[in-house]
Amino acid sequence: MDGRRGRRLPILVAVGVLVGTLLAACDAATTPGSMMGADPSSATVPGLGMMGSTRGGFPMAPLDCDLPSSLPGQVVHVMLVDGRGAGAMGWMMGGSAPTGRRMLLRAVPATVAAGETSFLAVNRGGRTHELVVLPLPAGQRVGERVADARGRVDETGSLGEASASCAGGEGDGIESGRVGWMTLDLPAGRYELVCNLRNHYANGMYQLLVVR
Ligand SMILES: [Cu+2]
Repeated sequence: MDGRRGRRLPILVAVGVLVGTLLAACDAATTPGSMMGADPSSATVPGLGMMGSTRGGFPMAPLDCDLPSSLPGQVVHVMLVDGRGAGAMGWMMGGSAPTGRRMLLRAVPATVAAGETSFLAVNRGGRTHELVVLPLPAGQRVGERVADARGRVDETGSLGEASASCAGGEGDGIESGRVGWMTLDLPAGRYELVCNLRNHYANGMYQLLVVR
């Protein structure tokens, strides 16, 4: 346990840098980062230029998790955030959400090499979220899936999901302030990273991942 605690610090620092840099990039619409410097401990987080159409200002839930000391293969950091409700109630706990809520899923980097890929999904929102990797059919763009009556999109062909709190693999959702992770062997192709809790996709929680 002692060793684990000692080794988790670099990832904690990296997550902190990612959060700060992501939000700064959202506000400033910085130029695209270099694809060099993929070291997660680096202050330069590649791919944040993809953030150009978004804005910062999301409230950040405190992070309360033991993170994995290391993850196999290349690592994609995925930020899951959401805004406050329209009323005075502030954050609503749980995963269900009405449509029209401001939510965001952002992965860095958004382009990776084919092969072993780990996803570290960090939920800094107030609601429960998850990360599901879906194949993106030819000719289809991200955000075009149509949700069913339960506010969820079809997960047929899913390559995997990170939906456990402070653990790898599937679970009941990544709670606010918690982290989930998974490792996949990804062939080249186009994928859509989604959060598929009720209405979250329709609220904007999707992003393109290109595997070359
Ligand atoms: Cu979500």
